[in-house]
Amino acid sequence: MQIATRLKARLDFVRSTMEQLHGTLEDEASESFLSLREKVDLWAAKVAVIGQVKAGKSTFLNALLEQHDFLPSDINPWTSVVTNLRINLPKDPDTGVSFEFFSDDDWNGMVEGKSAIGDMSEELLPGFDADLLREQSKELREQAKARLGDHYHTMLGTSHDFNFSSPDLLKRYVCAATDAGKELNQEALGRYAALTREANVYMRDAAYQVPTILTDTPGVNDPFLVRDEVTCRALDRSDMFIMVLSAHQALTDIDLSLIRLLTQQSDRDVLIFINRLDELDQYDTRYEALLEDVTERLEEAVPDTDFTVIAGSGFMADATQTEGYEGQSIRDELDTPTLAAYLKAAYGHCPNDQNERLLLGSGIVKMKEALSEMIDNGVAYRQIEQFMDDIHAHIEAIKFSMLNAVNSVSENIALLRKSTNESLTLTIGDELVALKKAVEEIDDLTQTSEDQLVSKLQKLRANLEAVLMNRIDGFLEDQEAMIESSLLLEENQEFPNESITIYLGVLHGEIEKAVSEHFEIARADVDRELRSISELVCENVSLAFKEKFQDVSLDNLPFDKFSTTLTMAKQSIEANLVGKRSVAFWKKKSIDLSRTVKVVKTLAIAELIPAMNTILDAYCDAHRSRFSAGIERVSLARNVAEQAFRDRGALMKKHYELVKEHGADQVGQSHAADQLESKVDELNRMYGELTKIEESLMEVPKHKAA
Ligand SMILES: Nc1nc2c(ncn2[C@@H]2O[C@H](COP(=O)(O)OP(=O)(O)OP(=O)(O)O)[C@@H](O)[C@H]2O)c(=O)[nH]1
Ligand SMILES: [Mg+2]
Repeated sequence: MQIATRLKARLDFVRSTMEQLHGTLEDEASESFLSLREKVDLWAAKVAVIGQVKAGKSTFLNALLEQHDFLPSDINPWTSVVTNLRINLPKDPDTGVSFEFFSDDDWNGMVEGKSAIGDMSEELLPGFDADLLREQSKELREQAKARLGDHYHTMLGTSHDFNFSSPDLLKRYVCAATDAGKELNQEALGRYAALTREANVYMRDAAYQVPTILTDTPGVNDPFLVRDEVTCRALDRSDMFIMVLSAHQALTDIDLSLIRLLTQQSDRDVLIFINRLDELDQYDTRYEALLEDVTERLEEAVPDTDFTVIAGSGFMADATQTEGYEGQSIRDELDTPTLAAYLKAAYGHCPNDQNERLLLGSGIVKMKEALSEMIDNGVAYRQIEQFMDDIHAHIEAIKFSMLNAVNSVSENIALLRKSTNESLTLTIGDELVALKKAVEEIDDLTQTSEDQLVSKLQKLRANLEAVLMNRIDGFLEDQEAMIESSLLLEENQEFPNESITIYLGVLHGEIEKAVSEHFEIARADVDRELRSISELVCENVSLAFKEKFQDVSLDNLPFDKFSTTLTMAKQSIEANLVGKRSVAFWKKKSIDLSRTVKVVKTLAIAELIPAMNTILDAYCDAHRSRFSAGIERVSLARNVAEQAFRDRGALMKKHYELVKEHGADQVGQSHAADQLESKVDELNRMYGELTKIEESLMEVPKHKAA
């Protein structure tokens, strides 16, 4: 089955329009046109597959690609690295993999950044071992050191690139082995996994009609907290999501809050796959209730969104690709009377061929249709539409500039025909000065406002940080009674509770709300700034051209809203109170309760700070990318002026050459005028071609066919 054929038609149209434009403009193609072209070349539909550990994400992706054992999928090892399957991206190599490693900065952020807290807890509360993340980061680093020896240091921050890919190669980089796994196959498994941050796999697949990036992620409840952060960043980069649930425990609270967060962000689509149906007893009779239950709870949790929910089994589809005796026995095992009954109930028929039965039951075909539909109509569609708007704006700008050039050259021809050449150089000279001045002023203007944005962002960040700290303080104050009671020994209790767990659900909600509200207000402020630059720039350009330049549209900039998925990183903070050395400490009845509560709170805050900083970073990034997208639009106007400056310069040069060639007398000048006429013809011809391209762009229906 072919995926996203409708969007392909649109993308092809965009590409061929770009091609045509480039052909028409030739050397006149401006920087901003070339950068738009590059953006189109780099575009891909970005789909991330998410879900809890062992839901079957990697298996599902293998089934989708119809490649058994492509991504490592097994009970042990597990996926520990975000893997981007880059399918049919025009600028990518046809095949190969690139593995990116953590850099020193990544590590320091995760390890050293927290060690001060470790010392403090040792000092204040013997045996206190709250800092799970720090421990795990360290462990990861040690693992990498032990496995890689001297290589370790030279690899940080670099990448390993291969011009082929194979399951074994991937295993070495993207799978973490459990302890049991280590013993089994120490060398081959996960040799570099501890050090790998992200993998990019390049591939071609004719089924995917538009460039597509399918991202495999580690489970969201991965016990290794370090990975959560990496996963969350990957989620922020994707536009569409396939959430894989396990039929045994479809839609847990974690799943629901993740879906809620994802759909909260504007422009994101979510598709739900209930996997592992084959493992459910009597799924032929139970699947319907399961689907209903999941759909109902989704509707309840996220009222205004329609979800496509499909049930099946990635394993069944994968089994049809498994070769040899092993494959046959797996297929026979899955091919039960329950499957036959299920197919009749769910699909109305049961194919005669075993492979067809398994494929139908797997739900993969339905998922492909839904994926195709999602890419054809959702965010990806709107992104392509945006390209068409951009192209249109470019054509308008170029036409404006050309018309102006035609007028200018015609004026000069008239001058040449009747007066002296001094007045000619004078008019072109004046134009040159005016254009140059406009470009310089615009550059100053954008530079100043970019500088202002930097300091504005600092303030916004500090401001939001204060708000968040305040929320955290308030939240922990509410937890005080709970912490206190967990610290007290009961009457007959010899040892204290092993740990205090602080659940962060309420805090997540508050932070989420505070961040998106704060963003909305700040965004309005940044938008005002953008509008005022845009007005000033257009004013400058209009002044230079002595003609009104139409306003630059600032509609549809990215990040209308911002809500961060990063708060998901932790569900709770676990404070381990009993270390080996601390039992004696706890036996002292003279424990200073209020001081200890304070220490627990301090530690909790310290634990929350890195997550908060990540949120603040992402918050600033969002503002920055909105602002620079706006500036990019505005610079369209600037580039028109710059282009005109270059054109007029060339014209002046040509004029001098002509005068040199034909003499400065009346005859020579009229000859020069004739030659300039041909320039006008040329410009008029290009103008006509541009108008045609513009018309064909306008003819494409704007709104999607349902
Ligand atoms: N019976 C059955 N087993 C499945 C199904 N999907 C996956 N599995 C098995 O479950 C195990 C885990 O599958 P993976 O695809 O690695 O799961 P994952 O979600 O990628 O796991 P992590 O990356 O470790 O979070 C493997 O042994 C798969 O063969 C399914 O639909 N039915
Ligand atoms: Mg996996």
